[in-house]
Amino acid sequence: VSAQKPLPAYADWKDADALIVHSANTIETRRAAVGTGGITPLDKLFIRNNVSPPPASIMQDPGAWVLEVSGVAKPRSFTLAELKTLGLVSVAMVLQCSGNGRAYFPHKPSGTQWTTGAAGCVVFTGVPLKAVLEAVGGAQAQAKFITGTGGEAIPAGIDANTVAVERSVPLSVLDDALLAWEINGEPLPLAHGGPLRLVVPGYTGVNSVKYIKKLAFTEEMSPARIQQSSYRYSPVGAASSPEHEVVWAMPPKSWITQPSEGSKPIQPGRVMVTGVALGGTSAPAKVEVSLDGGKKWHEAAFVGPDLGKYAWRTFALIAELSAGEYELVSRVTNAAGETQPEERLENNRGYNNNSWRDHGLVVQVA
Ligand code: MSS
Repeated sequence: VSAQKPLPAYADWKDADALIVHSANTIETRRAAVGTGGITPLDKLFIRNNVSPPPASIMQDPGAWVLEVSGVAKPRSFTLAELKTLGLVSVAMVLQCSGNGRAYFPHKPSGTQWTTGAAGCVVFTGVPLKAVLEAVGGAQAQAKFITGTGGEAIPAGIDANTVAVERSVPLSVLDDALLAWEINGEPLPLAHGGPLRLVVPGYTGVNSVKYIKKLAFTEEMSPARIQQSSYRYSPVGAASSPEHEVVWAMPPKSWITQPSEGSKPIQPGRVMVTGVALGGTSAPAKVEVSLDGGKKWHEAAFVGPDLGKYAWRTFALIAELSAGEYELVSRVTNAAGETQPEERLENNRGYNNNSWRDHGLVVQVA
């Protein structure tokens, strides 16, 4: 067993045993550590930063954090304290990195080799984006996108477009998007984008800009590299560019979380097989489990409350397992009738892997 890298200072409050530290900016939840309660505990939630996070000092006086709003009838700035008076909403939702499941692509895409754990289900609380837009008299007529800029300082002498975390999402997300300052009932910590974060339910993690300092209603997408060329679906072997489709919405996906990480054999007899299932942009409606790599499927039961279409649901199936090897896989069907596919959508950087086969868990019963 190789020694685990230590947690970085900004995340030293996390549960190290539940996490795989790929680097100081890329920390994954172990498969079995998401638990079965539905909501992912904050100390076990994954972290992904494209560049190092801002200093902890930005959390000293959260109420004084300033957000600049432009591309609207009455452009202005708001402090977080002011935003807190405009409206209040909570949404339970899956936060999942675009590259989650990258490790299963056979062509070994560059980037963090995430397996199942660059994902969690959390409750964000904040102000509906709509309420903010109303307070500034609505978006300019030409607006097609909502563009958020992260609060990382751009080092002197560097072209901002090469490093800025600035993402654009279509204006159509307006009904569900929010600016959040709370997660799972706690003030949003720096690691997850505190003091203030743009949250876009149903979209991959990169679209939810942390420590947001600028919100713009724009005619064009951001010129930043992270929008123009990264996070695009390009064919394997081809560098991505603006002509390729942007990584925005998440497809339906599920995976088995227990029993075990597959290393130690489990006892023969009754085994509780559990997992998590997300619908993407519509609710998870049905989930099936196979114990033999997809030959025979059994409908599993959803566990716990239905927290809305953007949340994942834990599922469970009781299985009677005699000695042998089992390939446990699951597949979800969402309310729109889309079923999680057997095969991944091949793409150069390894985004949005939702193949049920790739996420299987092989267990030995002995
Ligand atoms: N934001 C900012 N500002 N920065 C950075 O770096 N990243 C991304 C998001 N946002 C960033 C941001 C990503 S990419 C992700 S996933 C997310 O975030 C994560 O989250 P958390 O809280 O978990 O850490 Mo992939 O698609």
